[in-house]
Amino acid sequence: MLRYMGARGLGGIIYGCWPRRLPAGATERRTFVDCSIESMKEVMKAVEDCGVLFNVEVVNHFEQYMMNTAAEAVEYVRRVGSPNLRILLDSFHMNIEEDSFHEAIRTAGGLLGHFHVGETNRRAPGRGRIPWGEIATALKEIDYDGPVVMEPFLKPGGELGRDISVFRDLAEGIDLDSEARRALQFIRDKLRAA
Ligand SMILES: [Mn+2]
Repeated sequence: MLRYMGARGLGGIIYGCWPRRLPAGATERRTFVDCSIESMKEVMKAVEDCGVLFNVEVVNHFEQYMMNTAAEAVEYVRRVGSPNLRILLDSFHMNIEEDSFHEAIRTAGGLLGHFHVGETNRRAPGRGRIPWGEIATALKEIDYDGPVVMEPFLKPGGELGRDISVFRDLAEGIDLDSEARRALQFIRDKLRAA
């Protein structure tokens, strides 16, 4: 399907279910991670044949258990061992899990294939406490040239609002089109300044 659409790749929690906690009765994740890696090895054969990329997204431990840090994602990708498997980091999740934004991006290094940007409460960039200068510098240091994609979640309701746990209307009083324009300019300015 990706090849048919002319897509560059697929990213997200494509290595397991979401949102996900350990199955009832399980106390550690190792067997599930091993199982995911074995499955991914099979999947990557088709991904390589199609010449597309798969990006495994690192998310916080309230949403998944397979990998919560860039270092864990690097280990996962190395174990799968495919040149078409990369890492997707997300500033919202990094804020919860990583000791350092800078170090996490350096750790992913050349394996970073996609980057999601959003504030600590999932507002669009430029309205919160994420250290955008530090992130832009780190992306520059690893010569990152992949997509940088905003992923705000502002509206409660619906299937997505429920799954993401959006209970407040963060879009109140905000025109979404001008907000998108503002955040795009903000993130471009930060990347350019680095
Ligand atoms: Mn994301």
